[in-house]
Amino acid sequence: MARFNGLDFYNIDAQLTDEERMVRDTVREWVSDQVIPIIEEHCRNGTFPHELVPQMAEMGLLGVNIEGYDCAGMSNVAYGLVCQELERGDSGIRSFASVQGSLCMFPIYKHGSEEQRLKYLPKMASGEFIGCFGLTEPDFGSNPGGMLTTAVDDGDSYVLNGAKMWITNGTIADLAIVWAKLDGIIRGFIVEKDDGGFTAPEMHGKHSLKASVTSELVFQDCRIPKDRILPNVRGLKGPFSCLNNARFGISWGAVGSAMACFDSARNYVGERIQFDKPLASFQLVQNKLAYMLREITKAQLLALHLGRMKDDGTMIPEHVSLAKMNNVDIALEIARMSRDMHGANGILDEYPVMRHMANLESVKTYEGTHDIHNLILGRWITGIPAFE
Ligand code: TGC
Ligand code: FAD
Repeated sequence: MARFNGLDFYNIDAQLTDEERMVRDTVREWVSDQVIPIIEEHCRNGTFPHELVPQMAEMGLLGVNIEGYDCAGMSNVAYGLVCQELERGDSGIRSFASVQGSLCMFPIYKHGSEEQRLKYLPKMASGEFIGCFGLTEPDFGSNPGGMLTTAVDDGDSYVLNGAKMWITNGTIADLAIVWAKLDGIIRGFIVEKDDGGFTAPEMHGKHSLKASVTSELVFQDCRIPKDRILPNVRGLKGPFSCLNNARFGISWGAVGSAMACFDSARNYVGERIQFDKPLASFQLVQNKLAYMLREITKAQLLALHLGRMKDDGTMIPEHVSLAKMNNVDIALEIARMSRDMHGANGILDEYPVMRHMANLESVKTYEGTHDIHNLILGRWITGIPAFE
């Protein structure tokens, strides 16, 4: 597989630490060698490449920015760079790492008991346990506060009833972080795959994120021991604290997809001859390449600054909303533009662009849709929530 040199017009590399550069380069090479050669086949078949999980674990990519418990304990910028490189391969691979690290390991680390941390985190870091995160319900997507899933205190156990939908990793997960209302208050619960009354059927028919498993989670009088509640958080800030991390990773990941689409377009127009000249020699084509370079460079700077703010503790959730929204938006625009520049070849899976384009439609929707992030910023600007 040809070496991918990235795109670094503003020499952003110089702002990274040696460790951050090393992690980025290691994951970049791994994606070129192990992900890109197999991903189209998995996409075509609608299968998740399980075989990559132990390798990701080996490189410390599961729980990158978590301290202790056999996790890598690296900076948030390093975590972002990992997401960027994984998503250059495929959004589904970055999704897997996001869900495992930000949406499942993080709540156990932040809101769990010490016993829960010791029981789950090392096995999740090693890839032995896979997690999923159940917040969205069939009738409550953008407004998860309305959720209908309940937990009832029944002596030495909790009994869960309800359903979650669109859950990444659900069918392959060993444990699910499930958000449900206990006495009307949203709480987090750890449900294990063999708990009675719990099933996780896979959802089929996706045209996007095909190399990722998406599932329903169904709870029918699902009984779990009392020590599986996350003791240290109550209310929507529980799941939202996890989303801050995962949305942060997406802001970087989208840059990876955009770089892959730019790279493919640049190579293609350099070689494709029309009207006796390479496409790259036409002004309209150069205009598109310049747009891509401009937007990717801005997105890289946004992601890096966000990462440094997260590392020094000054980042607020609205900062993440702006970056998630912007970077996914420009990545999707670049993917569509790149597809167009490949002409008919752009619809073939010989090139990665249509896959990235289709994936990014999901990325635009999950972890807060584009417009929900607009509304979050609108509330920050005006002080007036316009969600309802
Ligand atoms: P709101 O009144 O705004 O807040 C309720 C409570 O939560 C607190 N809070 C936050 N805390 C931490 N971080 C944040 N980002 C927070 N945002 C809000 C807030 O302070 C309040 O706390 P308290 O103590 O006062 O109770 O809640 P709302 O119901 O009005 O929500 C508004 C809205 C629309 C912004 C919110 O519901 C939202 O973000 N909706 C989007 C839903 C979403 O993002 N779902 C994602 C599901 S998971 C997923 O998609 C995984 S994909 C994984 C993959 O494959 O990569
Ligand atoms: P809706 O909320 O019905 O929104 C539909 C449209 O209406 C959107 O354009 C939205 O912006 C707009 N809209 C909604 N409310 C407003 C408003 N107040 N004002 C203006 N416009 C509005 N969830 C999980 O919990 N865990 C997961 O692991 C997970 N993985 C996912 C994987 C994939 C592949 C996908 C596609 C989704 C996943 N999700 C997951 C669900 C995802 O978070 C939701 O799809 C998302 O939050 C949007 O909810 P919805 O699909 O119900 O859309």
